[in-house]
Amino acid sequence: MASGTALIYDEKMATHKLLWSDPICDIEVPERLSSSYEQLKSYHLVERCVPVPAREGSEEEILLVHSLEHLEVAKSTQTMNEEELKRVSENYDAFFFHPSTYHCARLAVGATLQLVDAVMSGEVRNGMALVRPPGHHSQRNAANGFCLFNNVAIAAEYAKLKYGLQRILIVDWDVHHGQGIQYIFEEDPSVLYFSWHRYEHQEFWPSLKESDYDAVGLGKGKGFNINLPWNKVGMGNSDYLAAFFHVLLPMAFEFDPELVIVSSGYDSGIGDPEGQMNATPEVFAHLTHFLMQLANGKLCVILEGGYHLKSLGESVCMTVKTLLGDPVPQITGEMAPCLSAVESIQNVRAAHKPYWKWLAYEDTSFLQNLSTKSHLLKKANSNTSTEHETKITNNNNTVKVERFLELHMKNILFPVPPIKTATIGSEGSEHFLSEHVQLVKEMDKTEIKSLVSGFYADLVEEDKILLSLGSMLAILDKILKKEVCNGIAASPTAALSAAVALRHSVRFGFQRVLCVFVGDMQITPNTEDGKMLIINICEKEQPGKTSCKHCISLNWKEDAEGNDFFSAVLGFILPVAYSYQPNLTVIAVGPNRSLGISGISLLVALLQGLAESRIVAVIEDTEISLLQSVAKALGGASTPPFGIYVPPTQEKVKKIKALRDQFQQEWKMLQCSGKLSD
Ligand code: Q9C
Ligand code: ZN
Repeated sequence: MASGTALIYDEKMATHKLLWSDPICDIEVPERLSSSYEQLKSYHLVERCVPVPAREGSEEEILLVHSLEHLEVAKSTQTMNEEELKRVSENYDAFFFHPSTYHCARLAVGATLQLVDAVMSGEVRNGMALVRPPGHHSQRNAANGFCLFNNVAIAAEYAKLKYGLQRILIVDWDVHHGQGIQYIFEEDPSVLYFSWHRYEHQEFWPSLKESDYDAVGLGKGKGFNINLPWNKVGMGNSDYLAAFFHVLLPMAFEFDPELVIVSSGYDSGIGDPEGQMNATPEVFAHLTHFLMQLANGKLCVILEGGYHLKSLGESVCMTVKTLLGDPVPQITGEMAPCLSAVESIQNVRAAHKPYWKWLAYEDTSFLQNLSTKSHLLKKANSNTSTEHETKITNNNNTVKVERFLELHMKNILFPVPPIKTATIGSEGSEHFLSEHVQLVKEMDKTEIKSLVSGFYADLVEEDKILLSLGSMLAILDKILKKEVCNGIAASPTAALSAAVALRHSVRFGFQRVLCVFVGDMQITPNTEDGKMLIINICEKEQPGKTSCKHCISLNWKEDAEGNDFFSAVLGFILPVAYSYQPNLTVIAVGPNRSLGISGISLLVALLQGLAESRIVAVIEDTEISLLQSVAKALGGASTPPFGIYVPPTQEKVKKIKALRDQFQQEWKMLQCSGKLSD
């Protein structure tokens, strides 16, 4: 398995700059690059990355996407004087040439290809390239929107050609529509392009009809172009996460890319003058973390926009930190997508229904507006951005944003435990020991007794039961003390161990603990105070047990052929978990588990987005390959390949839908359609 994160930066790309006055272009400044790099240095992230040099992209490489004419025009600007440069620039919508622009743009292309090579060759697992000028607006024959050559599109063509790739996913989280990328791959089913963008019903630049949700691709490429237009400003963390859960991620898992490239613009982040959105820097850690689960972890992040220097720098740091495998910071603020976001999400799902198996049984219908149900949903613009600031409005929020980002810098610096995973040195553990794993001694009887007597007094008399808790408690203790981030314990009594883990962490002071229990759970703790949320995935309906807000039973038997568990994880478990925002996650696997190893690994991988990645896994099964896979997932290895995609049956889709309907008023991240129950 490849390891390491590449970072590509070349200060030469900071020489491209605007030489005359132009209020449209004056935000695309050299400091975007240099200050992001300084920020990375100040968090000691640069020294943790593998430095990869940039190179100039060759003419041949540029011609993979652009016309010879476009290349020649760009080349000819190297020797022009200011007046001539200005005249050529005026031929395009929002672009400026400097004598060094051509050289910088070739470096931007080459840097991107260097990153693709480093990742594809296995030299590193993933990486980020800080480049200027950006690329996603540029077209076969035209510069556009600060972009000269389409770095990401060239990279995708290059990867297809050089490595014979058949499926590449491009995720464009820049706040503008990368129409350049759309045009280039519109008819190409081997490149799945996803873009969300500020749209405001076509009012916002570039104001194209083809940026709307009904542009799904052309010819053979139908279904492989996904546009999610934002029709209001003020979209925030929960809107972005809802878009990932209910649109992008299910498609991405079905598509099963061999490489993921991000058109990584941070103008979709808080404080950006172009985007006017409210998403905080840590949301980019989550988005990055999700994408790391695809393509065996092969992820190339390429800078596009981002014009608020502090917000940009923080978000770049969040991205790189996550690529390096650090714990994912907690998202703050209320977790509920806004009305307008849900409407857009519903519409893109409806538009794509004919092309995607996972959507086949979802009932989707186009919506014009949800205003009749507006009392059920949150309005755009009231997205809470931080614990400290409740509302960030558009008029004069600069001071608030500055203050928020100041606080944020403290947030990102939360210490990373030197060792990630704790485990008990028992038979079999040698299979997953590595430098990131710490061996922990089981807790002894007296210690366990004094600990457990506080809440399960009747247990104290039964030695055998007490001792079965020893390994879980020792590991939980390490996690609570922040000596490790996560841990894995085998236990002959998973349900009891989970119950004790829940109680103990609530006593420790945690306000919300999430427990995902796979299999038959013989003991269910009292969840009434809301300090625990239990999701029990079991094969059979438990007689006499009805789900309630904090104790949900999900009857699910994984398909024997392959893996249809994505729909349950993305469509239900993650939205509920993100709505809850736990301080700790307990994953327990008990008897009669209805999920296979890859399903459980997927859960472990994705749940690391929660609770600052604090997870304790308790496993009753002694199957060594299960222990190994969970340990690997906890260590940050990407999810193993799932084999052939198996869509969920109609019956299963119905089940998820029923649960969504039942709980979407309580767990609002479940909202993805207009059919809200009153
Ligand atoms: N009235 C990137 O973020 N705005 N490009 C033009 C014309 C151009 C943004 C407004 C914004 C370009 C890479
Ligand atoms: Zn942009």
